Amino acid sequence: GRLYLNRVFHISADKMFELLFTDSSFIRRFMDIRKITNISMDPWQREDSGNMKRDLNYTIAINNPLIGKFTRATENQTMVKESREGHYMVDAEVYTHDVPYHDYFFTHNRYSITRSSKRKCRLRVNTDVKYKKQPWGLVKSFITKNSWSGIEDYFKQMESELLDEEAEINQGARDS
Ligand code: YK8
Repeated sequence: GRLYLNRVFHISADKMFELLFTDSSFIRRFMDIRKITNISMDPWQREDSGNMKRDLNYTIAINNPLIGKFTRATENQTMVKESREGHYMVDAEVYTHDVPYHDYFFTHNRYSITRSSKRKCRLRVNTDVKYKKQPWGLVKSFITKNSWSGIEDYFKQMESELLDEEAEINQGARDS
């Protein structure tokens, strides 16, 4: 796997969770920037195991002449039962439905939000491209290469949007 985001933000862990994993105006705006549309977001629901789950469905603009312009995607999120106060771990599996070889692979993103002080947290995102069945070697490297570049781009922008949000939140705190 790869670590795409690893940074301390002047945002509390609870606030960070709210920004990324509820129907917040931040995530709505971010998805809008990423040209993610037709979004449906289920509320979090507790499982018998104690974990929380929710599903998202959306359409992503990809704009790669080889692949197409859009793909529908499903994202299944599981929040692992809170191991300790101020720590959130969300496993997200993303399936793209309309790209070539879509039945061969999916992406696993692990988000970890850890409280580092009252108003600060560390956000980490680990990513893995996973295979449900083994494609031909050349196809596999094609999928992996195209996935990494798309994922890297997405999380770089997420980091920069979070830095803007951080500035806004802390500006507001100074003004009041
Ligand atoms: C989530 C991983 C692969 C996919 C895409 C598919 C190429 C197919 C390869 C061909 C278009 C928001 C990506 C980047 C679409 C976007 C996905 C996002 C960024 C050559 C066979 C969507 C996080 C996420 C995870 C996986 C990304 C896809 O929250 O290249």
